Amino acid sequence: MTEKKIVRPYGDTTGDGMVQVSFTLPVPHDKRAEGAAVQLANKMGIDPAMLVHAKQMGDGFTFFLVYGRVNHLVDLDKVQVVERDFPLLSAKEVNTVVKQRMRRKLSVVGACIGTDAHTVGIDAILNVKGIAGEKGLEYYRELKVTNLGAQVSVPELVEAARREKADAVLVSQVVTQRDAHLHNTREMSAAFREAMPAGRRPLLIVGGPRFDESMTGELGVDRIFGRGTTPGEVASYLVHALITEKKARA
Ligand code: B12
Repeated sequence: MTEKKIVRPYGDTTGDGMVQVSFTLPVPHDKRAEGAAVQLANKMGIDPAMLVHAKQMGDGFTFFLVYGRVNHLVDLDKVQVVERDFPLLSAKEVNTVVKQRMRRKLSVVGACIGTDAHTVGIDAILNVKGIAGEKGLEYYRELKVTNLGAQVSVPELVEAARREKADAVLVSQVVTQRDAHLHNTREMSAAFREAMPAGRRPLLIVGGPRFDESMTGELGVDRIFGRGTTPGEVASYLVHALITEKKARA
């Protein structure tokens, strides 16, 4: 069977264009609020739009779920994503390459920076317990992991990276309110460039569920990891960027 290049959303029947969206409006729940939700959905190109759920969320706010048809088509040939461009290695392979080529442990420093206290993601990558049955980087014999935890300031992170002679710095940003994740990442990458000479700074990696993985250049980092990242992907990338490809770092 040939793969379809142009697709439409699927709701009740193939290609019927049905989608479901949710949003909150700053209005108390009444008939007018429900009409306002349908008007917004229409303006978003959902037509007809059916209100399937509305619930007051505290004083003066209402949450809505709207189901309806869009006429937009998706061209699969025009989809742009960041694909994995390095081989996925096992823990054993990672340890072997690090041991043979670096002849010392690869030092990794990780933290949640700014006011962000969501450590579950970075812990999943760094701590032995890992995630989804995969062990974290602490489990890798040839990696030395320093996990600084939550709410670490950028100067503290730079200092720790210097102290630990970090080959890579792993930063987690989960809160995206007012683009905090973007501001904090830019501040972090600028601080490393100011504190360390070109070619001597550690590999800078950020991760979190709401990053756009194509924004590396804009944010001044070497790699961005998003939702569902596994420790094995990160370890494999470290080997690729620091050893096998020896990525030049400005
Ligand atoms: C648990 C949780 C908390 C816990 C955090 C406990 C802890 N020690 O981490 C507590 C209760 C403390 C908390 C507090 C708050 N939270 Co909260 N929290 C969550 C929740 C429910 C789950 C997050 C989580 O643990 N996910 C599981 C991990 C494994 O997934 P992950 O973080 O995406 O990580 C994976 C990838 O993204 C990636 N990754 C992540 N980081 C990194 C880093 C690197 C280097 C790499 C390679 C990969 C990587 O790999 C990980 C594994 O696959 C989310 C909602 C949700 N369902 O996601 C809200 C959520 C993140 N919280 C939210 C908010 C608003 C808050 C508070 C501001 C609430 C308040 N008003 O007080 C505070 C802020 C506290 C602070 N100062 O940061 C919002 C954020 C909204 C936004 N737009 O930013 C969310 C989305 C809830 C919501 N829908 O409103 N929260």
